[in-house]
Amino acid sequence: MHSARYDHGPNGKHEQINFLSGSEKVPPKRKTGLVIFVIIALVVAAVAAVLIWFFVFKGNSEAAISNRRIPQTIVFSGHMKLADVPYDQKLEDIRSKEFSDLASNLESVIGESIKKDSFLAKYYKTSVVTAFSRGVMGYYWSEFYVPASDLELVPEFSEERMLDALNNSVKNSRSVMTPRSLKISEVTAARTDPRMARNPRSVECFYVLEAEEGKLKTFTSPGYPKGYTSKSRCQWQIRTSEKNSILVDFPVFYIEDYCPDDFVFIYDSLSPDDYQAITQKCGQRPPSNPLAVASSGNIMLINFITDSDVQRPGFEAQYTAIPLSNATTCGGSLTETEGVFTSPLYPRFYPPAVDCKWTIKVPPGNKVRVKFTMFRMKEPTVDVHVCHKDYVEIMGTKYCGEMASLALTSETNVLEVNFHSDKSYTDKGFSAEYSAYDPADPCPNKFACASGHCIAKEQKCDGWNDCGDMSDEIKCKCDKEQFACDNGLCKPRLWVCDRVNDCGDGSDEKRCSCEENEWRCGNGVCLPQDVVCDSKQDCADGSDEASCKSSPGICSEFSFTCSNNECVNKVNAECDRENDCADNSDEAGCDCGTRPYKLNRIVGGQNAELGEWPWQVSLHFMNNGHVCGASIISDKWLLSASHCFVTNDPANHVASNWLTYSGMQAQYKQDGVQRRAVKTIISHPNYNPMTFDYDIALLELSDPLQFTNTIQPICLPSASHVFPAGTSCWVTGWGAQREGGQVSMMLQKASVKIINDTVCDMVTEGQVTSRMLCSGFLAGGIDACQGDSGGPLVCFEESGKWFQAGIVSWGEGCARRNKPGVYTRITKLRDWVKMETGI
Ligand code: 4AZ
Repeated sequence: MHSARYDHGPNGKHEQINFLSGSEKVPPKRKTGLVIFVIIALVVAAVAAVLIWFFVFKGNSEAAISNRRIPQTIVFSGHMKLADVPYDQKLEDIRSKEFSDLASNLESVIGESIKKDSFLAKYYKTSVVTAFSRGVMGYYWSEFYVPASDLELVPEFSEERMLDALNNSVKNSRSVMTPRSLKISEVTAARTDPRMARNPRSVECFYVLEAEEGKLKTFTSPGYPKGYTSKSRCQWQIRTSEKNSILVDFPVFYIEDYCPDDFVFIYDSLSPDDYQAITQKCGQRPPSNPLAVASSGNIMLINFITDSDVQRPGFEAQYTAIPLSNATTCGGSLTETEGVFTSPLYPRFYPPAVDCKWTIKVPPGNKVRVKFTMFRMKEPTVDVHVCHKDYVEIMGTKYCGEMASLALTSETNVLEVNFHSDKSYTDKGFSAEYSAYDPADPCPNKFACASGHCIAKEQKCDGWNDCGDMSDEIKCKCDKEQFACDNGLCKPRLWVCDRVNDCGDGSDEKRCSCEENEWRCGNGVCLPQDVVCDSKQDCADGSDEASCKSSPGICSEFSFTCSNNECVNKVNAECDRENDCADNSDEAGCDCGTRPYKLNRIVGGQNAELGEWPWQVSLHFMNNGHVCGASIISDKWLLSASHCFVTNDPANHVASNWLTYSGMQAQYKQDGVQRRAVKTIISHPNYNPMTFDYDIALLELSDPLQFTNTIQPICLPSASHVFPAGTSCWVTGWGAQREGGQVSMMLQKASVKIINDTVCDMVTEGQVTSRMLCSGFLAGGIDACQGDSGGPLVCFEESGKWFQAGIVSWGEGCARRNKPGVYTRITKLRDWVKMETGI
């Protein structure tokens, strides 16, 4: 067969030409005709090829490129001083003739300056003057349009180029004077989001407000509280009299949590100029952590931009003015033996451009300890090792960013603390406690960390880094109950060979029963190292295949089982935002374990904030008030402990005797709290009141909960979920704050560590079953207590979700040394929960 064909494969791109082979040559007499035929065929084929290339490939690739290449709008905004213009109050009124005349005059000057730069001129669209303030300062923005074909030139639109264009014209205007006699100087220009370029003469969603001392006025986002719409472009220019500062508080702030789409951007200027940005925020803020800002002068600009289609209520803002000196006066000398000092206007955002210096002086012979209970000075693009923008400086070191626990001690009886905020971006700042101490005994009855913290003596050399800087774990003489790690640390002997690298250098797991090139199965059996991830289950417990990406078909207790019964050998595969199951069942039902509110990060403090633990429930029994805790696992089901219901009193197992309170923080506050009756109580059939084994119960609610900012379900871990020993988790409840005490009015929280099972078994003298786990501190001091029972022990996973690891069950007393809290191990009872509730 003779063929010359174009074979379009499945993707239409595959070409193939077959020429005549020697053996297929035709008889000579028909040769000429055939040659002509072949030539014609080749020409036709070539033309077809060109046409196909043109229409299919070229067309496609151009379409693909132009899909990506969309024209771009570039906006610069800034301000400039108008030297020769006398200030007139009427310039502040955008509807006045004075404003309109001067604005169009300045717009022409800006336009003409830009047009002198031939590159900028080519793309220039328009300039708009948005405001004037005392000085006289003019605020403007200029817009450029770059067509898709010129996108590679976008980097050429630099701030320097824009400033050059405007400043050159300043020079010219000095000599020749512009046609309109405007002398401009002190020009600024910054690239800004085109969505914030608003023309005050277009009346839509543009407001000019006057803040006054002693008066609190309000404004809201459009559509508040029913919900804002997509594509809002709003701006509020706020002014106040000279020598005043503007304060704006947002008692309600609830917008979409994706900042590129929806955000509020606040400036210490009347133009959206990044060099004078105060802050950009999105998301939702609880009443305990409101957004509250201050200006460094008498002007402020607030932008509200929305692009997402999700409807959220928006915001409510209150504004007022205070004397500038009140906003920016700070620092001073502190001479008491203890006290508190904060950044200016704390807990409001500190104003831009302030400097403060505190000199703390305590009696001679003493030294100063400073502990920051809140420290947040975060700015975009700032390296926290350099802190070149806002910072606190103590003893020559600058601190910035967000810090969980900063404590410092002085060298002498005097300590200086400097605070600096530059012109752009501010934050909540800090709150610090200082106290005098005797250097001979820096932490009476406690251990003094190098970091300046004092910790309980028992925490020294206990194997945990309690100081945060390891100073409590170095230079330890390991006692006989401890193992000496190769790196000098001491760890409890119980932790040796428990498969957790407690020393940090692996030495506690090195000389275990297996050789170095061997793998130690969960049950202690040693196998050659190469059994690991060989797609065969070699250990009885499957631990050799537990965290292997490619061990299909191997199902062990470590595997996640998909709905289609496929096994995934990956640690904590569920709800980690990666589809691991072919049917994606590992990522189904993951609307849980998140807290909607953006919360304060106050250091220490045991009182929970509103919305911090939105799955926590308070269970009230008859007229006894709070008795037990529970957690929300769906809108109809709560998880609690059996021992709350199975007691000597049969009334405890009567559903109608219980009331559940969700969304609660203080026992006496009902705002936002949802009260539900209980329809059914299901206690685990194997619950043993003697041993507390199977201490789990499910409560079906009579009516479903409505999820809100303060009411949300917790994620339940799959049976294979691992909560490694040493993980810090949180236990919450209204339980007693000390053994034998009363229940608490405010919801309490405590960070506790998961304790390894061998240790747990030892310290409880064998009373723990596989349905239990220990969490807390062997040193004591932090624990759940009476009244916390039934409440959740939750752990934060890297995937960004909270999972419930345990249910508060029992313990010997509360917070005693070597007596950690014992919790119901949810993973072991996960299948029972699923069977009873379908969750
Ligand atoms: C209780 O009585 C209880 N320390 C709960 C937790 C603990 C002790 C007692 C753990 O409900």
